[in-house]
Amino acid sequence: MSVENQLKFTDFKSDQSVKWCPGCGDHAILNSVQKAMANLGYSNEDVAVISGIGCSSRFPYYMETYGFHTIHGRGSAIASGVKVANPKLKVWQITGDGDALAIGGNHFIHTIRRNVDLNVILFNNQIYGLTKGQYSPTSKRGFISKTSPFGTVESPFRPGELCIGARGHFFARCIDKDLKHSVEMMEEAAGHQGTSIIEVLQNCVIYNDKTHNAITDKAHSEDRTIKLEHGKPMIFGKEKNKGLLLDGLNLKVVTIGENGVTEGDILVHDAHCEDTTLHLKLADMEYPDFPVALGVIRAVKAPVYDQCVETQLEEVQEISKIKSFNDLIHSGDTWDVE
Ligand SMILES: Cc1ncc(C[n+]2csc(CCOP(=O)(O)OP(=O)(O)O)c2C)c(N)n1
Ligand code: SF4
Ligand SMILES: [Mg+2]
Repeated sequence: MSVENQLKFTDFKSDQSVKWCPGCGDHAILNSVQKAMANLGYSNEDVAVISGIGCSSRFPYYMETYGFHTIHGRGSAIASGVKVANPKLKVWQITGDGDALAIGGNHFIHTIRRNVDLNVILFNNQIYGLTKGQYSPTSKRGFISKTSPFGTVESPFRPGELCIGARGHFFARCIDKDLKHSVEMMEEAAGHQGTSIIEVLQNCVIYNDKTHNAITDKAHSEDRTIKLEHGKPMIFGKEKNKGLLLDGLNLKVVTIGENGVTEGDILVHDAHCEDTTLHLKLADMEYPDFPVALGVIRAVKAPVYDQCVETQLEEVQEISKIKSFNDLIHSGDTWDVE
Protein backbone atom coordinates (compact mmCIF):
# COMPACT_ATOMS: atom_id res chain seq x y z
CA MET A 1 0.00 0.00 0.00
CA SER A 2 1.37 3.44 -0.92
CA VAL A 3 2.18 5.86 1.90
CA GLU A 4 -0.65 8.23 0.79
CA ASN A 5 -3.16 5.39 1.11
CA GLN A 6 -1.86 4.09 4.43
CA LEU A 7 -4.68 3.73 6.94
CA LYS A 8 -4.66 5.44 10.32
CA PHE A 9 -5.26 3.47 13.50
CA THR A 10 -8.74 4.99 13.71
CA ASP A 11 -9.55 3.33 10.35
CA PHE A 12 -9.41 -0.02 12.19
CA LYS A 13 -12.11 1.04 14.68
CA SER A 14 -15.56 -0.35 13.91
CA ASP A 15 -18.84 1.53 14.54
CA GLN A 16 -19.71 -0.73 17.51
CA SER A 17 -19.73 0.77 21.00
CA VAL A 18 -17.08 -0.82 23.19
CA LYS A 19 -18.72 -2.70 26.06
CA TRP A 20 -15.72 -3.36 28.32
CA CYS A 21 -15.79 -1.84 31.83
CA PRO A 22 -14.22 1.63 32.12
CA GLY A 23 -10.59 1.17 33.19
CA CYS A 24 -10.32 -2.39 31.81
CA GLY A 25 -6.90 -3.17 30.28
CA ASP A 26 -8.64 -4.48 27.14
CA HIS A 27 -9.17 -0.89 25.89
CA ALA A 28 -5.41 -0.28 25.78
CA ILE A 29 -4.78 -3.60 23.99
CA LEU A 30 -7.40 -2.73 21.36
CA ASN A 31 -5.59 0.56 20.71
CA SER A 32 -2.22 -1.21 20.47
CA VAL A 33 -3.51 -3.71 17.92
CA GLN A 34 -5.09 -0.95 15.82
CA LYS A 35 -1.88 1.12 15.94
CA ALA A 36 0.24 -1.91 14.99
CA MET A 37 -2.03 -2.71 12.03
CA ALA A 38 -1.83 0.89 10.79
CA ASN A 39 1.99 0.90 11.19
CA LEU A 40 2.18 -2.40 9.30
CA GLY A 41 0.34 -0.79 6.38
CA TYR A 42 -2.56 -3.26 6.49
CA SER A 43 -5.84 -2.71 4.65
CA ASN A 44 -9.06 -3.57 6.46
CA GLU A 45 -9.74 -6.47 4.12
CA ASP A 46 -6.26 -7.99 4.70
CA VAL A 47 -7.16 -9.08 8.22
CA ALA A 48 -9.38 -11.61 10.01
CA VAL A 49 -9.68 -11.35 13.80
CA ILE A 50 -10.92 -14.59 15.39
CA SER A 51 -11.80 -15.10 19.05
CA GLY A 52 -13.42 -17.58 21.44
CA ILE A 53 -15.58 -16.45 24.38
CA GLY A 54 -14.71 -14.08 27.22
CA CYS A 55 -14.54 -10.33 27.77
CA SER A 56 -11.34 -10.28 25.71
CA SER A 57 -13.01 -12.31 22.99
CA ARG A 58 -15.48 -9.50 22.24
CA PHE A 59 -12.55 -7.94 20.40
CA PRO A 60 -13.59 -8.73 16.77
CA TYR A 61 -16.73 -6.54 17.14
CA TYR A 62 -14.52 -3.52 17.65
CA MET A 63 -12.28 -4.10 14.65
CA GLU A 64 -13.05 -2.81 11.16
CA THR A 65 -11.72 -6.05 9.63
CA TYR A 66 -13.13 -9.48 8.90
CA GLY A 67 -13.86 -11.22 12.18
CA PHE A 68 -15.53 -14.14 13.91
CA HIS A 69 -16.54 -14.34 17.60
CA THR A 70 -16.66 -18.13 17.77
CA ILE A 71 -17.13 -20.66 20.60
CA HIS A 72 -15.36 -21.03 23.91
CA GLY A 73 -11.84 -22.39 23.56
CA ARG A 74 -12.20 -23.10 19.85
CA GLY A 75 -10.85 -19.84 18.40
CA SER A 76 -7.59 -21.43 17.34
CA ALA A 77 -9.32 -24.29 15.48
CA ILE A 78 -11.33 -21.77 13.48
CA ALA A 79 -8.40 -19.38 13.02
CA SER A 80 -6.33 -22.33 11.71
CA GLY A 81 -9.09 -23.19 9.23
CA VAL A 82 -9.34 -19.58 8.05
CA LYS A 83 -5.58 -19.35 7.53
CA VAL A 84 -5.35 -22.67 5.65
CA ALA A 85 -8.35 -21.81 3.45
CA ASN A 86 -7.04 -18.32 2.64
CA PRO A 87 -3.30 -18.06 3.35
CA LYS A 88 -3.26 -14.46 2.10
CA LEU A 89 -5.31 -13.29 5.09
CA LYS A 90 -3.44 -12.06 8.13
CA VAL A 91 -5.13 -13.96 10.93
CA TRP A 92 -5.05 -12.58 14.47
CA GLN A 93 -6.51 -14.64 17.27
CA ILE A 94 -7.73 -13.04 20.48
CA THR A 95 -8.07 -15.21 23.56
CA GLY A 96 -8.14 -15.06 27.37
CA ASP A 97 -6.40 -17.16 30.01
CA GLY A 98 -9.61 -19.18 30.48
CA ASP A 99 -10.42 -19.45 26.78
CA ALA A 100 -6.88 -20.47 25.75
CA LEU A 101 -5.61 -22.44 28.72
CA ALA A 102 -8.67 -24.06 30.35
CA ILE A 103 -11.38 -25.15 27.86
CA GLY A 104 -9.13 -24.41 24.88
CA GLY A 105 -5.90 -25.84 26.29
CA ASN A 106 -5.73 -28.74 23.86
CA HIS A 107 -6.35 -26.54 20.84
CA PHE A 108 -3.83 -24.01 22.11
CA ILE A 109 -0.93 -26.49 22.37
CA HIS A 110 -1.66 -28.22 19.07
CA THR A 111 -1.93 -24.96 17.13
CA ILE A 112 1.46 -24.00 18.53
CA ARG A 113 2.94 -27.42 17.74
CA ARG A 114 1.65 -27.24 14.16
CA ASN A 115 3.03 -23.73 13.78
CA VAL A 116 0.05 -22.26 11.92
CA ASP A 117 0.80 -18.67 10.88
CA LEU A 118 -1.39 -16.89 13.46
CA ASN A 119 -0.76 -13.92 15.73
CA VAL A 120 -2.28 -14.96 19.02
CA ILE A 121 -2.86 -12.31 21.68
CA LEU A 122 -3.40 -13.94 25.04
CA PHE A 123 -5.04 -11.54 27.50
CA ASN A 124 -3.84 -12.78 30.88
CA ASN A 125 -5.88 -11.21 33.69
CA GLN A 126 -5.62 -14.42 35.80
CA ILE A 127 -9.43 -14.64 36.10
CA TYR A 128 -12.60 -15.46 34.18
CA GLY A 129 -13.87 -11.91 33.70
CA LEU A 130 -16.98 -12.45 31.60
CA THR A 131 -18.50 -15.02 33.96
CA LYS A 132 -17.87 -12.76 36.95
CA GLY A 133 -14.71 -13.84 38.70
CA GLN A 134 -13.94 -17.56 38.85
CA TYR A 135 -10.27 -18.53 39.21
CA SER A 136 -8.47 -19.50 36.00
CA PRO A 137 -5.49 -21.72 35.08
CA THR A 138 -3.17 -18.72 35.55
CA SER A 139 -4.53 -17.59 38.95
CA LYS A 140 -1.80 -17.62 41.60
CA ARG A 141 -1.71 -20.53 44.11
CA GLY A 142 -3.88 -19.59 47.09
CA PHE A 143 -5.97 -17.11 45.06
CA ILE A 144 -9.36 -16.44 46.64
CA SER A 145 -12.29 -16.21 44.24
CA LYS A 146 -15.95 -17.19 44.02
CA THR A 147 -14.91 -20.73 43.02
CA SER A 148 -12.00 -20.91 45.48
CA PRO A 149 -13.34 -19.24 48.66
CA PHE A 150 -10.51 -20.71 50.77
CA GLY A 151 -7.80 -20.16 48.14
CA THR A 152 -6.75 -22.38 45.24
CA VAL A 153 -4.69 -25.45 46.02
CA GLU A 154 -3.12 -25.77 42.56
CA SER A 155 -0.18 -24.28 40.71
CA PRO A 156 -0.91 -22.06 37.72
CA PHE A 157 0.21 -22.52 34.14
CA ARG A 158 2.91 -20.20 32.93
CA PRO A 159 1.84 -19.42 29.34
CA GLY A 160 5.44 -18.98 28.13
CA GLU A 161 6.48 -22.34 29.52
CA LEU A 162 3.44 -24.00 27.95
CA CYS A 163 4.13 -22.37 24.59
CA ILE A 164 7.79 -23.39 24.54
CA GLY A 165 6.90 -26.85 25.88
CA ALA A 166 4.50 -27.28 22.95
CA ARG A 167 7.48 -26.62 20.63
CA GLY A 168 6.50 -22.97 20.15
CA HIS A 169 8.75 -20.78 18.06
CA PHE A 170 7.59 -17.29 19.07
CA PHE A 171 6.76 -16.03 22.52
CA ALA A 172 6.65 -12.40 23.69
CA ARG A 173 5.26 -10.66 26.76
CA CYS A 174 4.09 -7.10 27.35
CA ILE A 175 1.93 -5.01 29.69
CA ASP A 176 -1.49 -3.69 28.60
CA LYS A 177 -0.87 -0.05 29.57
CA ASP A 178 2.59 0.13 27.95
CA LEU A 179 1.24 0.96 24.51
CA LYS A 180 4.54 1.74 22.83
CA HIS A 181 6.09 -1.59 23.81
CA SER A 182 2.87 -3.53 23.09
CA VAL A 183 2.73 -2.09 19.56
CA GLU A 184 6.36 -3.13 19.02
CA MET A 185 5.57 -6.67 20.20
CA MET A 186 2.58 -6.91 17.88
CA GLU A 187 4.65 -5.74 14.93
CA GLU A 188 7.35 -8.31 15.77
CA ALA A 189 4.72 -11.05 16.02
CA ALA A 190 3.20 -10.01 12.69
CA GLY A 191 6.62 -10.25 11.03
CA HIS A 192 7.17 -13.77 12.36
CA GLN A 193 6.03 -16.66 10.14
CA GLY A 194 4.27 -19.30 12.25
CA THR A 195 2.32 -19.18 15.50
CA SER A 196 3.26 -16.11 17.52
CA ILE A 197 2.04 -15.98 21.09
CA ILE A 198 1.98 -12.61 22.84
CA GLU A 199 1.03 -12.77 26.50
CA VAL A 200 -0.36 -9.40 27.55
CA LEU A 201 -0.50 -8.85 31.31
CA GLN A 202 -3.98 -7.36 31.49
CA ASN A 203 -5.77 -5.76 34.39
CA CYS A 204 -9.38 -6.75 35.13
CA VAL A 205 -10.42 -3.74 37.17
CA ILE A 206 -13.57 -5.45 38.45
CA TYR A 207 -12.69 -9.03 39.47
CA ASN A 208 -8.89 -9.07 39.82
CA ASP A 209 -7.78 -5.48 40.14
CA LYS A 210 -4.02 -4.84 40.47
CA THR A 211 -3.10 -8.53 40.07
CA HIS A 212 0.01 -7.56 38.08
CA ASN A 213 0.67 -4.37 40.08
CA ALA A 214 3.83 -5.60 41.81
CA ILE A 215 5.55 -5.49 38.43
CA THR A 216 3.43 -3.08 36.35
CA ASP A 217 3.28 -0.25 38.91
CA LYS A 218 5.28 2.69 37.48
CA ALA A 219 7.28 3.22 40.67
CA HIS A 220 8.75 -0.32 40.58
CA SER A 221 8.35 -1.57 37.03
CA GLU A 222 11.92 -0.86 35.87
CA ASP A 223 13.40 -2.73 38.86
CA ARG A 224 11.02 -5.67 38.66
CA THR A 225 10.89 -6.31 34.91
CA ILE A 226 13.49 -6.69 32.18
CA LYS A 227 12.81 -5.69 28.57
CA LEU A 228 14.69 -8.24 26.50
CA GLU A 229 15.98 -7.25 23.07
CA HIS A 230 17.70 -9.62 20.67
CA GLY A 231 21.46 -8.99 20.59
CA LYS A 232 21.42 -6.72 23.66
CA PRO A 233 22.80 -7.47 27.15
CA MET A 234 20.20 -8.47 29.72
CA ILE A 235 20.45 -5.29 31.81
CA PHE A 236 17.60 -3.78 33.83
CA GLY A 237 16.76 -1.54 36.76
CA LYS A 238 16.15 2.19 37.21
CA GLU A 239 19.91 2.69 37.43
CA LYS A 240 20.55 0.24 34.55
CA ASN A 241 23.01 -1.50 36.86
CA LYS A 242 21.37 -4.91 37.34
CA GLY A 243 21.85 -7.81 35.00
CA LEU A 244 21.45 -11.53 34.45
CA LEU A 245 24.18 -14.10 34.15
CA LEU A 246 24.44 -17.87 34.22
CA ASP A 247 25.59 -19.40 37.46
CA GLY A 248 26.01 -23.11 36.67
CA LEU A 249 22.70 -24.08 35.09
CA ASN A 250 20.73 -21.27 36.71
CA LEU A 251 20.11 -17.62 35.98
CA LYS A 252 21.34 -15.19 38.60
CA VAL A 253 20.60 -11.50 39.21
CA VAL A 254 23.77 -9.46 39.75
CA THR A 255 24.67 -5.81 40.24
CA ILE A 256 27.20 -4.38 37.79
CA GLY A 257 30.11 -2.89 39.72
CA GLU A 258 29.69 -5.19 42.72
CA ASN A 259 31.75 -8.33 43.44
CA GLY A 260 33.86 -7.73 40.35
CA VAL A 261 30.88 -8.00 37.95
CA THR A 262 31.31 -5.94 34.77
CA GLU A 263 28.91 -5.28 31.88
CA GLY A 264 30.92 -7.78 29.83
CA ASP A 265 29.80 -10.60 32.19
CA ILE A 266 26.10 -10.05 31.48
CA LEU A 267 24.29 -12.49 29.16
CA VAL A 268 23.39 -11.22 25.69
CA HIS A 269 19.85 -12.13 24.59
CA ASP A 270 19.61 -14.47 21.60
CA ALA A 271 15.91 -14.78 20.73
CA HIS A 272 16.79 -16.75 17.58
CA CYS A 273 18.57 -19.62 19.32
CA GLU A 274 16.82 -22.94 18.54
CA ASP A 275 17.73 -24.48 21.90
CA THR A 276 14.91 -23.79 24.35
CA THR A 277 16.90 -24.00 27.61
CA LEU A 278 17.58 -20.32 28.19
CA HIS A 279 14.27 -19.16 26.67
CA LEU A 280 12.40 -21.37 29.14
CA LYS A 281 14.37 -19.99 32.05
CA LEU A 282 13.70 -16.42 30.91
CA ALA A 283 9.98 -17.08 30.34
CA ASP A 284 9.67 -18.65 33.81
CA MET A 285 11.29 -15.80 35.77
CA GLU A 286 8.96 -14.52 38.50
CA TYR A 287 9.13 -11.58 40.86
CA PRO A 288 10.47 -11.33 43.63
CA ASP A 289 13.27 -13.81 42.85
CA PHE A 290 13.78 -12.43 39.35
CA PRO A 291 12.58 -9.60 37.15
CA VAL A 292 9.68 -10.64 34.93
CA ALA A 293 10.84 -10.90 31.31
CA LEU A 294 9.10 -8.65 28.80
CA GLY A 295 9.84 -8.44 25.08
CA VAL A 296 10.43 -11.15 22.51
CA ILE A 297 11.81 -14.09 24.45
CA ARG A 298 11.83 -16.56 21.56
CA ALA A 299 11.59 -16.04 17.77
CA VAL A 300 12.90 -19.00 15.79
CA LYS A 301 12.25 -19.91 12.13
CA ALA A 302 10.55 -23.26 11.46
CA PRO A 303 8.30 -24.83 8.79
CA VAL A 304 4.84 -23.21 8.78
CA TYR A 305 1.76 -25.46 8.69
CA ASP A 306 -0.43 -23.52 6.26
CA GLN A 307 2.47 -22.99 3.84
CA CYS A 308 3.27 -26.72 3.95
CA VAL A 309 -0.40 -27.58 3.28
CA GLU A 310 -0.45 -25.21 0.29
CA THR A 311 2.75 -26.70 -1.16
CA GLN A 312 1.48 -30.23 -0.64
CA LEU A 313 -1.84 -29.42 -2.36
CA GLU A 314 0.00 -28.03 -5.38
CA GLU A 315 2.24 -31.09 -5.57
CA VAL A 316 -0.70 -33.50 -5.33
CA GLN A 317 -2.72 -31.54 -7.91
CA GLU A 318 0.27 -31.61 -10.27
CA ILE A 319 0.46 -35.42 -10.35
CA SER A 320 -3.28 -36.10 -10.07
CA LYS A 321 -5.22 -37.34 -13.11
CA ILE A 322 -8.22 -35.40 -11.89
CA LYS A 323 -7.64 -31.75 -12.78
CA SER A 324 -11.17 -30.41 -12.66
CA PHE A 325 -14.64 -31.14 -11.34
CA ASN A 326 -15.54 -32.44 -14.84
CA ASP A 327 -12.68 -34.95 -14.69
CA LEU A 328 -14.04 -36.09 -11.37
CA ILE A 329 -17.59 -36.77 -12.60
CA HIS A 330 -16.44 -38.41 -15.82
CA SER A 331 -13.88 -40.56 -14.08
CA GLY A 332 -16.50 -43.23 -13.19
CA ASP A 333 -17.91 -44.28 -9.85
CA THR A 334 -14.64 -45.63 -8.57
CA TRP A 335 -11.05 -44.71 -9.22
CA ASP A 336 -7.67 -45.62 -7.89
CA VAL A 337 -5.97 -43.29 -5.47
CA GLU A 338 -2.21 -43.62 -5.83
C1 LIG B 1 -18.79 -24.38 26.59
C2 LIG B 1 -18.77 -23.20 27.50
N1 LIG B 1 -18.39 -23.37 28.79
C3 LIG B 1 -18.38 -22.32 29.63
C4 LIG B 1 -18.74 -21.09 29.18
C5 LIG B 1 -18.75 -19.93 30.16
N2 LIG B 1 -17.63 -19.01 29.96
C6 LIG B 1 -17.73 -17.97 29.13
S1 LIG B 1 -16.36 -17.01 29.10
C7 LIG B 1 -15.61 -18.01 30.25
C8 LIG B 1 -14.24 -17.70 30.78
C9 LIG B 1 -13.57 -16.55 30.12
O1 LIG B 1 -12.36 -16.28 30.73
P1 LIG B 1 -11.15 -15.71 29.91
O2 LIG B 1 -10.89 -16.49 28.68
O3 LIG B 1 -10.00 -15.57 30.84
O4 LIG B 1 -11.69 -14.29 29.39
P2 LIG B 1 -11.87 -12.90 30.15
O5 LIG B 1 -13.34 -12.76 30.33
O6 LIG B 1 -11.12 -12.93 31.42
O7 LIG B 1 -11.31 -11.91 29.17
C10 LIG B 1 -16.44 -19.07 30.62
C11 LIG B 1 -16.08 -20.10 31.61
C12 LIG B 1 -19.12 -20.94 27.83
N3 LIG B 1 -19.46 -19.76 27.31
N4 LIG B 1 -19.12 -22.01 27.02
S1 SF4 C 1 -15.04 -7.80 33.87
FE1 SF4 C 1 -12.84 -7.38 33.93
S2 SF4 C 1 -12.01 -8.20 32.01
FE2 SF4 C 1 -14.24 -8.00 31.77
S3 SF4 C 1 -14.55 -5.99 30.82
FE3 SF4 C 1 -14.75 -5.73 33.05
S4 SF4 C 1 -12.69 -5.15 33.75
FE4 SF4 C 1 -12.47 -6.03 31.68
MG1 LIG D 1 -9.26 -13.96 31.82
